[in-house]
Formats: sequence, structure tokens, C-alpha cells
Amino acid sequence: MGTFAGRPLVVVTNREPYVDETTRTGIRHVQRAGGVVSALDPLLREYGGDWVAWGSGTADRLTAPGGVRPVPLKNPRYRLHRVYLSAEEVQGYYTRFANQGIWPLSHMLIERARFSRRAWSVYRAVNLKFARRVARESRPTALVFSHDYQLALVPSLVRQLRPDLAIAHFWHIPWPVFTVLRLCPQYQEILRGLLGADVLGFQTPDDVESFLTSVQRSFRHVSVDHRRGYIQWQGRTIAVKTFPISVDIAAIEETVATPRVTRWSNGIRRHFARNSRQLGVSVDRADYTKGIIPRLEALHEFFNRYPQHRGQVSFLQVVVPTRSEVSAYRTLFRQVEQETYRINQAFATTDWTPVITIRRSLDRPRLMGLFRAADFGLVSSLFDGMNLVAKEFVSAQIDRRGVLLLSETAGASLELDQALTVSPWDPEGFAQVLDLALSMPLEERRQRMQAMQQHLHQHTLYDWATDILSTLDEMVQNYVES
Ligand code: GDG
Repeated sequence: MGTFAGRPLVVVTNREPYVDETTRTGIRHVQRAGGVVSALDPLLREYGGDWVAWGSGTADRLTAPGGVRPVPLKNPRYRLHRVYLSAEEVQGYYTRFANQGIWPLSHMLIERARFSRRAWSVYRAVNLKFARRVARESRPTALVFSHDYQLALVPSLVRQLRPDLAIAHFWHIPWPVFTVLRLCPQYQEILRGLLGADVLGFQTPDDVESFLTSVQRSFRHVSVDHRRGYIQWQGRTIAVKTFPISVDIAAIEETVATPRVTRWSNGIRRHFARNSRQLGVSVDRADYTKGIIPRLEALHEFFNRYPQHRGQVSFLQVVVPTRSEVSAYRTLFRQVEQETYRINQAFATTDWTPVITIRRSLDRPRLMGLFRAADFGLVSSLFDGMNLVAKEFVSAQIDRRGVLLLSETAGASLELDQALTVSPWDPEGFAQVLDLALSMPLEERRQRMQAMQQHLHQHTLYDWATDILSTLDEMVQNYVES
């Protein structure tokens, strides 16, 4: 247990897969909504290994004697190593530098980005804390698989501490074009941090190209091979490649076909889709990059412009609270409420509510059951690295009755080419596509869904991880041989 190609595997992320919280009745093990963790937990359950992450729960110290918690607690498959952070560290590293700086910048929403030297120095110190833990927990020849924008400095810091380790880093969100990247005062340090890896993975070819250009424009003594995706830096070769993240479609199909989830799914249909109404579904963390407000504006436009659909379609939105320590996120949550109220106020009748909101996280089987129940799914991100919800929606549609409406600016749109393309920047066009989706014949829905499902069967979460880790393994072997 715990190896890939005979090497120990060490995953490093900001968020932990299980947060242990103290409640009045005991300890609750919570799995948070979020793309990175939902992708990696099944993976480590399969391969085993070690996972280093921030221990953020109130009961985390209780369940992890010596900072290590087995996952799951019974019949463990892997070990979670918790890094504990003070309130100041969380504020500077996570809330400020990562979430108010790099996150909006990477999604090219520059007006929202804020940087400060104070936050930067905390970010650097916390990255070092993570790197030290990785250096301590990794056995010789281990493959270190670190993740995302909170931990951009981990690759070079780990390399300094443990030059024997092989390191791959995956960037889950878009990589901004160079003209936007350089608005971050510390962009060169961030690039240097990432260049400590042997393999750098991105979601789309555009991200890779932007990254390579950023490196070329930033440093003099570097050689960048744009065609093959290699960088020569300080005597080392770094592979920079596209690895589109995916889902475990077989596991989702199995989940939604169980009697329990089938009952839940049918129950939703009975409730919302009665009187032959169609049911639309969306699921997002309440994040401004997900285009929730533009989507609601498009729905308003839709009911206005196509009155024949009033009373014929209900729309269920799951909006999961997230990053509530950042004021922009709290504001967004209020705006969602207001926009929803505006639509319902304008169009609802005694027996029909156009938009229903669930304001909390659902457990995964219920979420997948909801996707199965839907006649259409809406993903309207302004920008998005991939968007796993889109891939999960397709995976859960085992009855192949649904249509996916997908923003062109989500990474997933490159692969899910049988979805109907919408733009959160164009409410009238969005409304038009919605009208088209509602009247799409069942046969066409089936064909489109089947084609996308076939693609997901051929490109699973495990293929994603295997591709990255085998690229890493090859890179290090070439090193040893040359
Ligand atoms: C980042 C990038 C990239 C959501 N609500 C609930 C819940 N979720 C799960 C979904 C999905 C995940 O959270 C969200 O993933 P996304 O990919 O849609 O978005 P981000 O969180 O922004 O993820 C993104 C991803 O990393 C992976 O690389 O695709 O572009 O931004 O899995 O199902 N899960 C549960 N209850 C909920 O209410 N259990």
C-alpha cells in the first residue's frame, strides 16, 4: 500500500479531505465541497500513501495523535498528516494572499485582486511549514504530488530540503496571461517556487501556453520549448503539460443506481418535475467566478422573453457557502438571495416557484442523485480551471434524459463538446440556448449524453493521476540515466 510504480506517494494540499468537528453529541467527520479534495480522496483510497494538509477542524487534534490521522478511521487506506496554522497564518496565507490575491488574478478578475507584503511574507512562511512537513514525512525516492495556488512555493522549498524527491505540482485554476500575472508584485517568486517541480500540470493547453510565456518573459537564463512543453532552468528539465482533471464515472454510475439514491432521485422528480415540468439544476460553491448572478440574470431574461415556459420549468440551485471570511463572498451570498427573490417575485404563481435554493452542502450520493434527476444542468462560470460539476452531471445522467449547458470559459468545455455552450457575459444568448435545451428531442439528448459519457469513460480521474505520476516517474528516471 502507498506506492506508485514502486515509489511512495505523498500528496500535499491546502484543504484536508476530512475535517473533524466537535459537536454536542461527539465528533463529526465533514467532507467539504471543493474540486481538489473531491478529486484526490478516491485516488489515495485506491493507491494509499501519505497526505499533508492544513488541519482546520475543531476536533482535528483529537483524532490525529502526533498530527497523523488514519483515513478512514476504520480500515485505513492512507495517512493524513495535519499542519496546524494560527489565526494570523490562516489570515495572511489563505484568506489574503491566496484567496484575495492569486485566486481573482488567476481568474483574470483583476479589480478584485489585493496584494500586500505582509500577506506575502506569511504566505511564504506557511509554504515553508508545509515543505518541512513533506520533507519529514517522505521516504527516499518518494513522489511528491503538490497542489494549487495556495502552495506555489512548496516545490522549490521541498527541493531545497530534500533534493532526492521527485515533485509534480498541479495548478487547478486557470493560469493568467502574462500581462495580468505581472500585476502581482511577487509573480517572479511564484514562478521560481513552481519551477522547483519536475512536472508542472495545468488543465488546458491555453494555461500551459500562458505559463511558458510567463516564464520566458520573466527570466533571462531560461530556455523554453513551447512545442514540446519543456523548460530548462538551473540545470534541470521541467515538463509543463496539460492534464485535464476528471471524475470517476464508474463510481458515480454505481452510486446513482443504488436503490437509496434512485429513491431520492425519483422523489425529487415527483416533487419538482410534476405536471410534466422540466427540472434544471446547478451546484456551485458560492464563488464569484462561478457566474451565479449572471445565470440568474439570464433566467430572468428567459422567463421574460419566453413566457410560454413559465410554469413549465423549475430551477433548483445548490449554493454552498464558502470562504465566508472574505467579504466579497458574503456579499455574493446576499446578492444570490436578492436576485432569486426578484425572479420569484416577478414570475411565481400559486403552484409554481421558478427558482428554489438549497443553501447548504449535500452529501455526495444525494448530489449525484440530484444530477440524475435533472432535465438540464447549468454551469455558467466566468472562468474556471476545469469544473468538475459539469463532468459529474454527465456521469450521473444514467437515464440520458438531460442536457448540459456549459460555459465556454470553463476548462471542461474543451472535452464536453456535446454540451450546449452558454456565455455568462451574454444573458440574451443564454436565455435563447435555454429555450433550445428545453425543446431538444429525447433522442438528441441521448446521443449527446452518450458521447460525453464515452469520453469520460476513456479519460477518468485515475487516468489523470496516472498520466501525471508516470510523467514524473519518467522524468526522474531520465535524470538518473543521463
Ligand atoms: C477547483 C477549480 C477545478 C459542490 N457542492 C457540494 C459538493 N461539491 C463538489 C462538487 C465538485 C466540487 O465540489 C467542485 O468542484 P469544481 O471543479 O466545480 O470547482 P472548485 O471547487 O472551484 O475547484 C476547478 C477543480 O479545482 C479541480 O481541479 O475543476 O476549476 O476551481 O466535485 O461535486 N460536494 C458535496 N456537497 C456539496 O454540496 N459533497
